[in-house]
Amino acid sequence: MNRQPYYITTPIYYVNDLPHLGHAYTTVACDAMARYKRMRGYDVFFLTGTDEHGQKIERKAVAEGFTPQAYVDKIAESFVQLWETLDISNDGFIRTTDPRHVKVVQRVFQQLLDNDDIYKGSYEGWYCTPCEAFFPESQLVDGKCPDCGRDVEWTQEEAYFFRLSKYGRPLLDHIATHPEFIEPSSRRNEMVRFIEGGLEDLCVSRTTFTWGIPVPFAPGHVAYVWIDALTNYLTAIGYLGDAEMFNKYWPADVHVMGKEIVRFHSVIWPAILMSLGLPLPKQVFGHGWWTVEGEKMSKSKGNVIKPDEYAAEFGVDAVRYFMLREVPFGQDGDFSRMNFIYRVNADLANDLGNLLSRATAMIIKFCDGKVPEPGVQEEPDRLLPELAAEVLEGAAAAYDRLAFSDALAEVFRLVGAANKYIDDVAPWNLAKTEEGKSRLGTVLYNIAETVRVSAVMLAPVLTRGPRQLWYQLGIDGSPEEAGWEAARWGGLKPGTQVRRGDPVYPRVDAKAEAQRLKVAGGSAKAEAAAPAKVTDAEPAGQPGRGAEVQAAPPAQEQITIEDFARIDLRVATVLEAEVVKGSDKLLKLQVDLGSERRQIVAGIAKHYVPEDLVGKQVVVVANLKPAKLRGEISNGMLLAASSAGEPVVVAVVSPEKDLPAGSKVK
Ligand code: ME8
Repeated sequence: MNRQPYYITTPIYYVNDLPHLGHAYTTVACDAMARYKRMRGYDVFFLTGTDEHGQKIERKAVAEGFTPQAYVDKIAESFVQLWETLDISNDGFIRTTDPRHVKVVQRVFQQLLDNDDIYKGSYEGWYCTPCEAFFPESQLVDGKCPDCGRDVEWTQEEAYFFRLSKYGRPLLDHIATHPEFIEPSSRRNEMVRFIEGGLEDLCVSRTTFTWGIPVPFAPGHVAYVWIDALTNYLTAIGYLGDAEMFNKYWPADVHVMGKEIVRFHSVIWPAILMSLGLPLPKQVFGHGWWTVEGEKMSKSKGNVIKPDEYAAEFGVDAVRYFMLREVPFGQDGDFSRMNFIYRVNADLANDLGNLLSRATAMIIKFCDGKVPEPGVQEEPDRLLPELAAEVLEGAAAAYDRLAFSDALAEVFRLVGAANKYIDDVAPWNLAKTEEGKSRLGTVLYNIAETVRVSAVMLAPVLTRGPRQLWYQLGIDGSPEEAGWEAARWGGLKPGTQVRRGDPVYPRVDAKAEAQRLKVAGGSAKAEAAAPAKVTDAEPAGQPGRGAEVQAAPPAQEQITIEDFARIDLRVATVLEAEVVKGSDKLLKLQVDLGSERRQIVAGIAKHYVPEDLVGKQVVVVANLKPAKLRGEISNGMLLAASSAGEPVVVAVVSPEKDLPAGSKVK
């Protein structure tokens, strides 16, 4: 059977510096997507690589006392190393200094010339070397580069131009007929506005430096790095070399990148492809940017986050999980060490790790370590199998649209429900009566099976833990290799001998860490992440939830700015509103959060009619765990104030001016 091909790419990264959190983010996201598609049976080609030409790199090499080639070899190796450390499963790694690529770029230039899309002219303009881009005077900001704010240099040279202006209309037509071409939609709108503003022809050759690919028909000219770089996506899958491979994988399914280079990928790149007569990639996805503790990451600030150091300290899964869970893909995010620890403790160690240890410990204690045979799934025991089916669909749909954080939230909705189910059912009490014992098998089966299916659904993101989760449940093999269908309910064989083991995701001592970091007033957060009072009725020695019940902060307790920063408040525009059937209190809202659409259920029906809210801007807590209210998923919470006395007045919080949906409230 011919498997459907799937071609996904990261940008190729400049080798003027060592890789950091930002590079790892895009690469891990693409890796998760590649793994997910492989689990779904696709024939995946996942490409990453390095962008090694250009003046910036030439200067950096000289400054460090290397030849350009020796320098790029050294840095390219550090990318390869990091991807190994982070379990990146790329199928190709392209370097633009590869002779095969040099040949392809030269052929591309020749084809563009033959199509009369390249002509000779002369260029005078402001050039930003770090961005490798020319800017007209009108675009400079206070005389500096509009993208990076650095100094620009006046440059004058004979140059070749690509007729980009000719492609404005065809590009707009393509975007109009293929709205999924640029995602998220906010970036699409930005690009449409940019193209509508008029495209100027693009200077595609340089004579001011030599570290580049020689333009075949113009001695002394090297290819503009962006044309060189973008062409990598063709070279790597055999363009002009291996027709079978090329025809299989082109057009790419998705080029993933940071938002700052969407313009190159959704304007220049498709115009070149149109000129070459090649189909356009199906999608260009621009994700958001990470800051660190609110600041831009930079060497001079000394705040560059090295993912390999985090992986060594907390594990590869923790790094991959945090990046993809913490921030909806498409939005900007902020990295802080305490948030990292907090997130990993709460989800991986507490929710997931504990669910496994509760499941295995109870199976050992009550069933001699063998997974029991489930009985008939009656209410309320049907809860988990039914939710698992819903989550399987939800997680798949989310992965399919690169909404990693939604996919992970879905799985953790199931994990959370299983922990709550244990608390509600108290299996240790069932074991005390004959009647209870007959139900106990079903309950314990459901808990263990929840761990098993969750491991499969997490496998695209977590490359290590899921296999161990399975191992401790007594299943040999890898959830990833078993494939997505293995996440269907009922695969766990009764009689399987579970194996107790070390915690798959050990807790980090957040309190000690907060003290170490001398986070002013960090005790609240540290307490919340540290073991708290045992509050449920699980017997002593019972694998319990007590350890992960988080202490509620006492009223009036002061919080730190970091505590506040954990709450992701966003402006949302209400698109639709209706009363939840069978409820006189709840309204169901569909809101636009900029990069995504969400459903939120709010208890304001006694105070607002749905029509009052449609079109209104509101403020929502965007990172609240989803909850089900009257059978409806609420994915976030609307902020509203209410008066204390009678009659109660309720007012929805709304920004004083209209803002783009998704704007952060802080
Ligand atoms: O632009 N947050 O390479 P580059 C999130 N060579 N992502 C970040 C990030 C951050 N703070 N910093 C970097 C280039 N990235 C060109 C690309 S492609 C044909 C040529 C990620 O080394 C993000 O994916 O500057 C961004 O687009 C990319 O690194 C830029 O890498």
